Amino acid sequence: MTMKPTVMALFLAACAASIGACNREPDKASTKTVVEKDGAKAVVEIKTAWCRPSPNGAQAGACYLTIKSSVANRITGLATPLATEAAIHDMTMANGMMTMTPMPDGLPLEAGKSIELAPGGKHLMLVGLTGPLVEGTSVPLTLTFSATPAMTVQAAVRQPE
Ligand SMILES: [Cu+2]
Repeated sequence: MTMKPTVMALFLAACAASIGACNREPDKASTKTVVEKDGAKAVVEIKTAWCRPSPNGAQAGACYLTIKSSVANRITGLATPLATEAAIHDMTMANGMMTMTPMPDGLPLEAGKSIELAPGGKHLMLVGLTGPLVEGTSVPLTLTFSATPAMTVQAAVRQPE
């Protein structure tokens, strides 16, 4: 395909008018899947995925994200090349202390309801880190679901806001 000179000029003008807009990094910490499910459209959206930087030598790390599924769904698994094990944890009160508890049945996603994983609550636990989680880098997280195909999101390593 060849661009007509006039079209090309317009394109360049549009770029110059909004500096940065033409080479802005895509938001890797968010992703969306749209699939046909039982003759209807199913949409799963992951937003603002991030991980805490891990102190040197730490064996575990925690990541967070916001997720919404338009259909009844469940996060059934989690994997990353940066850890030997990854799982979904909840925080529960036991004997007056907050403790992390695995969610062996995964995390249920009510249709259309946004769920935020955040510090102090549900989180994605990485165990057996193959290296430190360094601020400014990103961690690929692959989530599997009961009702929709697997999704991979690039979680940004940063301090909590
Ligand atoms: Cu945990």
